[in-house]
Amino acid sequence: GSTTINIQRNPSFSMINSDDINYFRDILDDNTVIQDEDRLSSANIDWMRKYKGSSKLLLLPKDTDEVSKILRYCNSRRLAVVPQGGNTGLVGGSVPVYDEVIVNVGLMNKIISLDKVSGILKCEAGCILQNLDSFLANECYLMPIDLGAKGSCQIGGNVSTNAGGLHFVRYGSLHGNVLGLEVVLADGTVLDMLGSLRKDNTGYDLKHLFIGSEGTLGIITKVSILTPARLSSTNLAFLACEDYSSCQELLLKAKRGLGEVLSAFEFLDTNSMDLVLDKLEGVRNPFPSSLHKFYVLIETTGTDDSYDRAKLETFLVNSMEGGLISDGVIAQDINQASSFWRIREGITEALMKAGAVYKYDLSLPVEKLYDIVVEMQLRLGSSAKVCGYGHLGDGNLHLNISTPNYDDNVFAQIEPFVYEWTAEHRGSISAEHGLGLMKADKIHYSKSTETVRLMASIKKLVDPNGIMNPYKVLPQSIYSP
Ligand code: FAD
Ligand code: 2HG
Ligand code: ZN
Repeated sequence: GSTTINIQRNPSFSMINSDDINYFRDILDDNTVIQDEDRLSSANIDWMRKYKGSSKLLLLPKDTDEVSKILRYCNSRRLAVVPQGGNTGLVGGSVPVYDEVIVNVGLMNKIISLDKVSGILKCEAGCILQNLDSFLANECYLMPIDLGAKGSCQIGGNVSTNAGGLHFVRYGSLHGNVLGLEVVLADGTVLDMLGSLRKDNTGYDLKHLFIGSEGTLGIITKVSILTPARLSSTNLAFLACEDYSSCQELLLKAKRGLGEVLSAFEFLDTNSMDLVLDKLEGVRNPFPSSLHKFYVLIETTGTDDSYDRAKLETFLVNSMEGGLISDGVIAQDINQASSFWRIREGITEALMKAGAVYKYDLSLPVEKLYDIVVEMQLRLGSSAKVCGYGHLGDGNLHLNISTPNYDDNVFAQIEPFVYEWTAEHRGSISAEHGLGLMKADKIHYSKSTETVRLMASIKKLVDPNGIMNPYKVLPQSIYSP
């Protein structure tokens, strides 16, 4: 079922009327002012089908100028706006809470340029991540970010959430890879920050404000991003461990022993594996004899296949001899590699099929990271299945609790416990998915009062009427005098 929200509609926002619709029809192309029930109903609900709004209008601008006109008008009329990309977000940030106008830049999907020497790509924000990566593949480059939703998420959405993903351990954060942005502010001002320089220390680096601000400060319309060379040899190992401390030891050994070729270090526990095998069709257990306690995926990417493969094989043999892993296999071809990735990337989908899911995305010191999974399972007993998996190489745990049906009692056992535990261990309550609607009023678990206050001042400065993605990211209390 969908989540109930106890936030009041901000009474300073206007309601859409027929004059507004006429204005948008005037300035936009045919078929880009959408009032169709079916299309609106899918744009009103999020990927998890947990958050549901009641917007009456979806706009599909085709260029920056149209985005600017839309926002200028909405700001003057005090019409609230929710920017939406591929709508794959997992915190309820991409859908309206009430009747906000949905603006999706999906038609702005042109590649502007690729500098073939530096690997700097400029494109419009509506480009789908996978399409960008396919384009780059022809040029021997690669997107520095990869995630399970790549077939539908947009680069503008990735930047707005500062998405992490599977290759973060190698290529780092979008704060490092994004070199420039073009952004439209609430009043229609177009900020051209679309630089393509690696180094530029001229004043405040404002693009960083928009990376990870989840659509609350403006709409991203263009992106300039540094893309790494696509190397010829990729290898993937799927390993089984019998305790969490072995997974940690394996990470340390992988950083030291695989060094420059390490490109992913992911893990999942037995409950996650069990769920994927049970819920997803065509998924096979690489070690069919039994379930192990933990599984680790280690990917290497380098330039010399025989050298890289020998390196991974030696690593595997040493880990086996040292008792760190109880089983292990290296993918023999690209099909086997994608079947391994399917297991890891399919967990989110398997959880959806299993019933209700309570989803948390935590940054924690690696040595403490799995303790919360164990504690949570003890707290909840057999009434719930607690799954722990994620980007171990980055200290990012995806804690997901699955029950057949939504249950208030289970929820009361989880929150605020999970946030308090995370704050106590100086972790983050959102490692990579953002705060969205789900965690807007939880920000204080990870940020000090003074910090939140400065964020609120910036929000008020950039968007004085508060029309950009209201109710999201910052607690509602910052708006009351
Ligand atoms: P949306 O979901 O449409 O929007 C997300 C947020 O960005 C919203 O607040 C929205 O208002 C804002 N926004 C969107 N476009 C713009 C724009 N042009 N300008 C301003 N604001 C905008 N996330 C990770 O970090 N790592 C993962 O590994 C990962 N894996 C995932 C796997 C699956 C199967 C799914 C369903 C999701 C996953 N996610 C992951 C979460 C999600 O995919 C990412 O957050 C993604 O970056 C969202 O992109 P999107 O285009 O779908 O944005
Ligand atoms: C992943 O790493 C995504 O698979 C989704 O970030 C995690 O569903 C989740 O909790
Ligand atoms: Zn993730």
